[in-house]
Amino acid sequence: MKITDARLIVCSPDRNFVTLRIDTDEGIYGLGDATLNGRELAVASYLQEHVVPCLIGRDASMIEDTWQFLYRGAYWRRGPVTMSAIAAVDMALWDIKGKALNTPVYNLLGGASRQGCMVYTHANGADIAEAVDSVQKHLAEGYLAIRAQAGVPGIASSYGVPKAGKPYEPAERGLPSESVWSSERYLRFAPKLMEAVRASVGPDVHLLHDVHHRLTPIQAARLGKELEPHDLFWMEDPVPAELQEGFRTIRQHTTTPLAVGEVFNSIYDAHELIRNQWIDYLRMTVVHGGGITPLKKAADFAAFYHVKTGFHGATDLSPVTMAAALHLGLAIHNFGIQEHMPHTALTDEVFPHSYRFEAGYMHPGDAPGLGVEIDETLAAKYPYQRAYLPTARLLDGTVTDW
Ligand code: EZ4
Ligand code: CO
Repeated sequence: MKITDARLIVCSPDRNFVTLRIDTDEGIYGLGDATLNGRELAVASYLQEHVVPCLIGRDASMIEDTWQFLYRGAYWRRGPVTMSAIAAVDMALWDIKGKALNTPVYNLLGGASRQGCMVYTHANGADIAEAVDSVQKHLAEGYLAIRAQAGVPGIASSYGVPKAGKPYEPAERGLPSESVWSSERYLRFAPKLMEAVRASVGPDVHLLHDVHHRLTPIQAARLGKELEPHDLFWMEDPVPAELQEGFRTIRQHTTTPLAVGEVFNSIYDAHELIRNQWIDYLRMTVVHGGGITPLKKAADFAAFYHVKTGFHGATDLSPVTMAAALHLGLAIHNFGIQEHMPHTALTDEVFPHSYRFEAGYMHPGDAPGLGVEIDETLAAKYPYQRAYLPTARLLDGTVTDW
């Protein structure tokens, strides 16, 4: 089966998405997600100018060979732009293989290891009372695991807090906004938030919290200790993780489980974290981590070190990535949990899909391949709009991690 065409569909049904469609001489096509929040056109151009010309005429069944060709063959390795582009090709080829063999992708990855993938969703509010309400609302929807965030007193626009009445979506159209950050104020507040949420839900609900890379290791160690009585499922991204050794200090001081990896794009971003058992959950994504092929290998490597998966699943990952994550999560033995930040109704309309949510779990469905389509006519009505993630400064004006 030869690749005859590959093209990009860039659209913005409430937010930007970059999708790759690969066609074959047997009439079977596949879809891959190439969305990199705030840097979408860099990946689209990488694919269009440098990858698509090399795909035409290749054997669509050779997934591993194509991955190695794109990774090693470019000489310039890694980085989010490169790896998101390779991921899109990889996802599309797994989609094609599933359709060609008339089976869902999870069957090609070893078959289902469980009935469904437990997911967690986001609860948030301007203050603790609103966050507690939001947690209760999501419990009523059937979620068994919930991430809680709330506005920090004295900080104007805290991470994870929506604009009045709208679902939380960090990317904003136009140029990057600036928010203010104080780790001191946050450290005084976060334990109170999680204490109130735990008191409201009782012992059985899994609670998570995202620090979003904002603390130093010793600050994160202190927070982890203070959160221990509230029994978190995990504390996410406590520090920026370029320095993997940063986690050693945190680990020495707290038994709160640690999750990291949503910005990683290679197993080499995480191998020390895994090998030293400094983390409990690996949050790499199929799209930014280079595709299903390397994520399966990363998950298998993590399994040998007691590390489970907790793949990133925010709205800036398209439904194609959500499907890929669910197929992989259903198949691997060391699946931990899957993030589920539901897309808007319009996004779901542009990307009809077979995955479904039921009673706290998601299932990828049994459609052949990944089980996601794209309505190109509808997508064309919503052209790309420049958008960025916010930036952040400390109270004295110093640029800090958002
Ligand atoms: O800020 O996906 O855990 N989820 C997150 C997300 C990220 C966005 C960045 O594009 O941290 O909300
Ligand atoms: Co996060």
